[in-house]
Amino acid sequence: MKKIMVTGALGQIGSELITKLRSEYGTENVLATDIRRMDSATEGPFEILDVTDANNMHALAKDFGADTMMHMAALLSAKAEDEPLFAWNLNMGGLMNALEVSRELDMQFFTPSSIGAFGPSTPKKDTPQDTLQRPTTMYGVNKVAGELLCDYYFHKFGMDTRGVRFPGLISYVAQPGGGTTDYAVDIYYKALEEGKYTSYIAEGTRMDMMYMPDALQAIVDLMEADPTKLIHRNAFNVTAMSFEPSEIAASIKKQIPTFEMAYDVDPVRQAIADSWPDSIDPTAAINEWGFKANYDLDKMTVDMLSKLKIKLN
Ligand code: AKB
Repeated sequence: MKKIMVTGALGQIGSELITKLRSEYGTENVLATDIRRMDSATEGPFEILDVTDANNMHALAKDFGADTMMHMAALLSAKAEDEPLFAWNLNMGGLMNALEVSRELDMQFFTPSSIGAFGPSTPKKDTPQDTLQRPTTMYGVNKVAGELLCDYYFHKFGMDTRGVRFPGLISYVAQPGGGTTDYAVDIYYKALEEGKYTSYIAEGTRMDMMYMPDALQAIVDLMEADPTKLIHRNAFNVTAMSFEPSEIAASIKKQIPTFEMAYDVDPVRQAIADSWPDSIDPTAAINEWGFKANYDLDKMTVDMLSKLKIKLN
């Protein structure tokens, strides 16, 4: 059985990843770590960890007997534009520490990249797996450097590094913070709470998205995949849907006919969104490890609204 250490375990992905991993591998085999203290309602091994503290990261991984590292702690795109130096130190410092600890302790390694690793000169439609990557955001610079570092640790040290490029992730459990795609989560909350939403992303701006259950399954499937079939290993394009604000609004309207949408564009997040692809091509992930997404926009909307309704009541 795997012994998995997760950083950023209280973040948007981490908080659900922990539950998924504990159901697959056993509660005692998954160590959740985060810079904040865990909600007392959550059960299982938990330790406080600042990912920029390499010694503590090493000690926790060693004491737990971890054989797998899932490094999720990172600052998202919009927040990273506010604080670029802090983003560099946290995103790159945390990743280097996680890679080094994993090398020293011979651990399998996962970290997510993002559609943010692409830039304005990247082909916008059906963005290929291997293509031009000249991002114009600090987050994107971090993600490209991270993808290259993970490849480097595989080629140089033979480390079993694996990763995906996630699109915007949508979930009813933990809310994202500081991302550009967060509107596609906020909209469901506001639809139920106020019956209307003002989008900070302009009409017509397409971005890739995925429902969290598909994202979590993708992580497990990639980590379990036969290594001999992996040509890319890191930064696989994965996506389930591509939409623009009026399309998610139309999907919500099918469930809440009185729902109304308005726009008040935030220039910073709009500029980031404009620099990202409209839709990425996940063929390499499908061919090399059988990536599959089960939720399209309407199926996700029905599930999101029904789960959120229970949560908000
Ligand atoms: C963000 O918007 O920053 C993230 C991402 C696409 O990486 N959700």
